[in-house]
Amino acid sequence: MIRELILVALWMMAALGFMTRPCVSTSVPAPVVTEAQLQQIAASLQMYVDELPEIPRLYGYSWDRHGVPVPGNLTIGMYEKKWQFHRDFPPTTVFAYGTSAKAATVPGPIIEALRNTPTSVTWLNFLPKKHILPFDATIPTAIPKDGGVPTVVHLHGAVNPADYDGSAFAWFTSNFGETGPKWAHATYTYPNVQHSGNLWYHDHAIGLTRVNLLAGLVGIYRITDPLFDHKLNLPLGPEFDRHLMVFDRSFYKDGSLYMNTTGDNPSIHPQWQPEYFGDAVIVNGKAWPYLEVQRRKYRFRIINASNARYFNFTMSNGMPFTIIGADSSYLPSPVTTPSFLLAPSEIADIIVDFSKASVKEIILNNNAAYPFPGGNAVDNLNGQVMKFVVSPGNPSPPDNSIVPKILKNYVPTTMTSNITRYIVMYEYESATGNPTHLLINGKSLTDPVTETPKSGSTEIWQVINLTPDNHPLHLHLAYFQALKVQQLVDLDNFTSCMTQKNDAVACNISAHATGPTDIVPANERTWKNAVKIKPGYQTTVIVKFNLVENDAPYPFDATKAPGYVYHCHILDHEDNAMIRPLYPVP
Ligand SMILES: *[C@@H]1O[C@H](CO)[C@@H](O)[C@H](O)[C@H]1NC(C)=O
Ligand SMILES: *[C@@H]1O[C@H](CO)[C@@H](O)[C@H](O)[C@H]1NC(C)=O
Ligand SMILES: *[C@@H]1O[C@H](CO)[C@@H](O)[C@H](O)[C@H]1NC(C)=O
Ligand SMILES: *[C@@H]1O[C@H](CO)[C@@H](O)[C@H](O)[C@H]1NC(C)=O
Ligand SMILES: *[C@@H]1O[C@H](CO)[C@@H](O)[C@H](O)[C@H]1NC(C)=O
Ligand SMILES: *[C@@H]1O[C@H](CO)[C@@H](O)[C@H](O)[C@H]1NC(C)=O
Ligand SMILES: *[C@@H]1O[C@H](CO)[C@@H](O)[C@H](O)[C@H]1NC(C)=O
Ligand SMILES: [Cu+2]
Repeated sequence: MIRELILVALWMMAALGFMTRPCVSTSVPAPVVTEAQLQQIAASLQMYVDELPEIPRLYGYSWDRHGVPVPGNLTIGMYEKKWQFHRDFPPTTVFAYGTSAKAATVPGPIIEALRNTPTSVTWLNFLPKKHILPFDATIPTAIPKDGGVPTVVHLHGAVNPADYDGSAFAWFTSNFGETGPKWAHATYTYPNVQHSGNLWYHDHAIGLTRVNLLAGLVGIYRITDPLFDHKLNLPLGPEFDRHLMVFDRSFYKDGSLYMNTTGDNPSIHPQWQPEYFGDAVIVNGKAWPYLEVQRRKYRFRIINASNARYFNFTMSNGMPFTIIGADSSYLPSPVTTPSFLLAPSEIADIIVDFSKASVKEIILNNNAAYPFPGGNAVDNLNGQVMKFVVSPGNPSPPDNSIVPKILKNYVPTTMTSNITRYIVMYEYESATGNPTHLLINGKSLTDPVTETPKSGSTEIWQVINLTPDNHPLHLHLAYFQALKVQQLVDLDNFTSCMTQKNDAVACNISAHATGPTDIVPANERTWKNAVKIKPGYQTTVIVKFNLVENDAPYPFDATKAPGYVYHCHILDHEDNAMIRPLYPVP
């Protein structure tokens, strides 16, 4: 608690400009480099020469001899190692998850879990004393006294007891040398009680999430329900049902990961920048890979694990995507579209039918401006993602998969709710007009808890974005979806009132939330784990604090310490300090 107060005090002093020369914590002697040079380095990597890697799989369950599933125990470490992002590029020092230093990969192994069969994972930290990337001690950050890299794993999209959720304050360093104030267990037991779907695990240490993920601490987790998933008759098995984890990175010439060591407001935050954008697009740990495919249907579960980049995917031959799921849920029925937009942390579960391809080579492209939506246009580098090379001839084995017309219906969104909360996103700027920090409702993580939903309840969150950027809103524990996206009229008037009063009702929100509405795309109309919040709009979000499969209460006590959080999933925003506590009550 005292530590937290000190952190906040430090951060406030910094924000107020008391600390004119705060230390920048970096072990990297930062080579001077320009954006043009970074682009040149990325452009020197020939596209589509590395094959899309197979990500190793770990099974978080087993079967006994009667065919009954048995809970599984895994041990996964975090290691510093070298990773080859491209055939012609020097190996890069990364932080990677794996069962050993040798086995560790970027992204980490796919953890296969079975619905209703618990998976225990013992997470171990073997990372060195010094970070490989620069970070910023003037934002609320875990700073161990004796060095080391603080880490704590969060399973994104999971319905877990709070003490297995990976609280930002439950961090630990190598060999548990030091632990954060909320650290409780080395082993997390994931109950896997939710419906089947796509999750991912990543680091969540306070103030270090953006750098720890950038260093490589990301991995895939999937929950399968054989009784349901296999009956859909979608493409099955590791060859035809694949995960694509996409993120952007820039590199120095020697292969090391680039992160700017200088902040945009160095006198306030010596290192922190509002968004990280990389020049190379990495899929499953390789820059612009290719995948040979047969003339048949494939399932791709695409996770956007970028710090801040949005992707708007299209196929170079105009071929459509059939979207069957969003985040960790299926859609009610498939949606066929020539493009789809993915914010950081969002997941799209898609089917591509290559039997319909009339060309041999198809590029998966991206055309999302960065920052999204008002920023730079993509170029030849970040506008391309990967290549599919379609093999001639008939598929072998023959493709008997189908895309069913009806996928899955969870609890409907028509349920009434008694509680409405206003969640307002703010960005603050220095005198020179550069962002200094972002807050939700004018508060940060260590301010008193205000979101205390009843466990089992449904709430309406009116999420109001007063910043110029789109922000992906992520809640731990809950499932939620956007119902309505409505532009605010007289935005300047409303913003100026909110800046003074920070009270949406007192500032007459109902008179301002009257502009034109935007559609919620059909491919996002299911129970999600991240919802895009449009700038200058109020997004009405229905939030369920229960199991959305059947509206059942959580089969564990979700009201226990240390509680949960909700935050923006642009990691650079989350770290400074677009994150708030979420504490369910009985
Ligand atoms: C797996 O871990 C759980 C929880 O830590 C423990 O109770 C169980 O005995 C372990 N099972 C095996 C097979 O090691
Ligand atoms: C790093 O950030 C500083 C401060 O905003 C900026 O001047 C510089 O151009 C950035 N470097 C690169 C390579 O983008
Ligand atoms: C991934 O998310 C980042 C932001 O987190 C976003 O900028 C990027 O466009 C997304 N990419 C895809 C392919 O969804
Ligand atoms: C995504 O790309 C498609 C095709 O170019 C375009 O029609 C659509 O407007 C784009 N969506 C966004 C959100 O940029
Ligand atoms: C919420 O609304 C329902 C139906 O309108 C009502 O039965 C219930 O008592 C209300 N709960 C609270 C906490 O107000
Ligand atoms: C906003 O507009 C209302 C109605 O025109 C006015 O009364 C109020 O003073 C304005 N508030 C601000 C902060 O500009
Ligand atoms: C709030 O909006 C209503 C309806 O437009 C208007 O009558 C009222 O004057 C507004 N109040 C303020 C304080 O702006
Ligand atoms: Cu944000």
